[in-house]
This record gives sequence, structure tokens and C-alpha cells, in this order.
Amino acid sequence: MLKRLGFLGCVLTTLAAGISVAHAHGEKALEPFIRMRTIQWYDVSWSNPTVEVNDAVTVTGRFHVAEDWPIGVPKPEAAYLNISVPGPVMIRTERYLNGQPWTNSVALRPGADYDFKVVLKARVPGRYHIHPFFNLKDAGPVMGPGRWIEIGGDAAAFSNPVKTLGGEVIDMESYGLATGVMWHGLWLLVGLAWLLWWISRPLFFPRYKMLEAGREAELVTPLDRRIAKVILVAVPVVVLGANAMAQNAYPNTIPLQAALDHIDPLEPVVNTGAVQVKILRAEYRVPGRSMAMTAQIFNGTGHPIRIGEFATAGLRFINAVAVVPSQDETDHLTAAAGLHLDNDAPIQPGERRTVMISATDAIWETEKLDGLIRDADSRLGGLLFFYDDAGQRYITSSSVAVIPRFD
Ligand SMILES: [Cu+2]
Repeated sequence: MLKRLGFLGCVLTTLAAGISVAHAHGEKALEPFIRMRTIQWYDVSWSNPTVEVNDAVTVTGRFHVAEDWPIGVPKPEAAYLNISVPGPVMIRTERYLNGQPWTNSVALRPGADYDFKVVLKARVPGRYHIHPFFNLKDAGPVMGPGRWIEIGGDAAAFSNPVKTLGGEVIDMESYGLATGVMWHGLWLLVGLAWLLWWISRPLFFPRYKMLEAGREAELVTPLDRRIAKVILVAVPVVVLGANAMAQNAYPNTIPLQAALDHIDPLEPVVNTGAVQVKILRAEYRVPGRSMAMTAQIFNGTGHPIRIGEFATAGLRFINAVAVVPSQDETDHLTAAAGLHLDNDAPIQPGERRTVMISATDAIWETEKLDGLIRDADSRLGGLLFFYDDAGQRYITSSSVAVIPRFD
């Protein structure tokens, strides 16, 4: 009896664990080297954690396109920034890249910097984890960091009025709905009727036997032929007729646009050359969940600088030097005391120093980045953030092969 209870407990615990994991929606599924060395997100922020239906939520941030783009991932020749939400609980009303309104996909340039802004409008009440993410053609989605957003209010109060080029104001929630339902219903009925017509007759084996017996002429009756002829004529007539009617009713329409947008990168933000970093070696200690990097740093700025952050795949390992928005300090993607240096002293202008940097936290494991050591491409990529005494920030992006340690 006790054993049985124990087993039941085990099953329940597993189920409960399964339920808690179900909150995630694929953000950890992609191979670590793709998350670390394609789109390198930083400064991502959300305007408001609690909103009402119809309110705006703005997601802003920046990303660097890694120089060391993985050889196995197609180049970002067509990329589309979107927001990952569980279902149509928000609508996207505006989207900008480097300040330009942005509708279609763009080609991103490895080594370049971009800044984005997406404005959403809350539609369905609930609590949702929302992420900015990139859909890269032939490579798939690369998730940015996510945050919980709580939408309150009444779903029925949602409205989405849009003014058409003809000057008419329409509500996108209900516009053309009846027409859509009518057409789906019509073709569903025609299809189902045709299917039932044949299903109600003798099926495969009886037909096969009749065919074998040389009675194939009986398989298709004159009535079948007549109905087929009617359908053959009626379907194109209905489609072409309805098309002509729609053209007539809406003479001015714009087709969906298939061209790429062209948006230039920002003036370099990351790897400007002011601070130069070369990571000579990186070791990942599996039991300690710690990445130890030996970095050669050259300070080409006119000020003493200190290291404050290592960021990779939306995770942040920071120390007391880092300037972080207060909401991020308790975020589960930020290791608030996760960054350690063997020498904390500021690096003087013109100085070249080799520093041991370690990024240590269980998030390597919980965010499933430790799988890097079992990948065919075990190269680490990430951003290092430096701060000078005048509050200026310098960012570098570098990459290095990782050697695992199991002791
Ligand atoms: Cu999420």
C-alpha cells in the first residue's frame, strides 16, 4: 500500500513538474550556439507589466548581429522581428527598426547593430510570457528574453478600428467575418457532400472485386457522371463570379507585399574598437555551472574601465559595477552576483591586461545552455559590458571554443 502511495506521489510530482515546465514555450529549445551567436539581445525592456484590454504595451531593445555567425546556420538574408505570445492575446500595431517604420522582413548584416521598438495592444485578459524574437529564414526562431505581462479587463471591450485608404473606418475584429464564415461553410458543405456521396457506396474491397470480375462499368453510374459535370462547371463559375463581384465592390486593393525592407544598421555600438577583447580560452565546469574565460583586454578609451556584465542568449551575469534597471535585478534571467574577476582593479587607459572572468550561476543549466558542450559547434558567444568612471558604457562581442570540465 505504502509503495503504491509512493508511486502515486511520484506520478503526481512528475505531472506537477510537467505543468510548471509547460509555462515555457520553446525559448530553451534551440541549440545553445544558435542562441548565443546569432542575434545578441540587450537592453530589452517592456513598458508596463500590468495593463488593461485596449492598452498599449511597448517592447524596446537592441541587438547585435554576431560576427561569428555559426557556419551551420543560414545567413540572415531575410529576418522578421515578432513578439512571441501564446495565441492572439495581443495585436501588433507598430514596429520600428532603427527608428524606421518596418513592415516586411529585412536582411541583417553580421557585425551590425540595431535598435527596435514594437507597440502591442492588449486583447485577451490573462497572464502571458512575452518575448521579442526573430524569425530567420531557413534557420527558425531566435528568442529574446521574456517577461510576464498581466492583462486585466474585459475581452469583449476590445476594439481595433482601422481607417482604410478609402476613408472608411472599419473594426478589424469583425470586418469581413460573415463573408469568411460563408465561404468556409460553402466549400465545407460541397466537399462533405462529395465525400458522403462516395462513402455511402461499396468501398475499396467490393470495388476491387468488381474490377477483378470485369464489371468496372457498373462502378460509375450515369448519375455520378452528371453530378461530376455539374460540379466541374459550377465551381469555376462560382469562384470566377464571386471574384468579379469582389473586384467590383472593392476596386482599390493593395496586394500583400513580398519585397524586403531595406534598413541600414546603426552607427557601430558594439565592437567600436575603443575597447578590444580577445577571449583566449573558455572552460565550462559542469558541476559548478561556471564558465571561466581568459580574456585579453585592451583599453583604448581615455578613461579607466571596469567589467560589469557578460550577456549571452538573453541571460545576464552581472556584478556591482553593472548599471541595471531595478526590475531586472530580480529577474530569473539575471544572475545578480554571477560575474567574478580575478582582478577587480580598473583597467587604465592604454593598458593591455589578461583577466580571468567567470560567469557562474544555475541559469546555465535551467536555461539549457550547458548543452553547448555536447553540440557539434561548441563555440560560446556573448557580449561583455565595460563601464568607465564617467558612466559611459562600452560593449564588445566575442566568441571562443569551449572546453568542458567534469570535475
Ligand atoms: Cu517565455
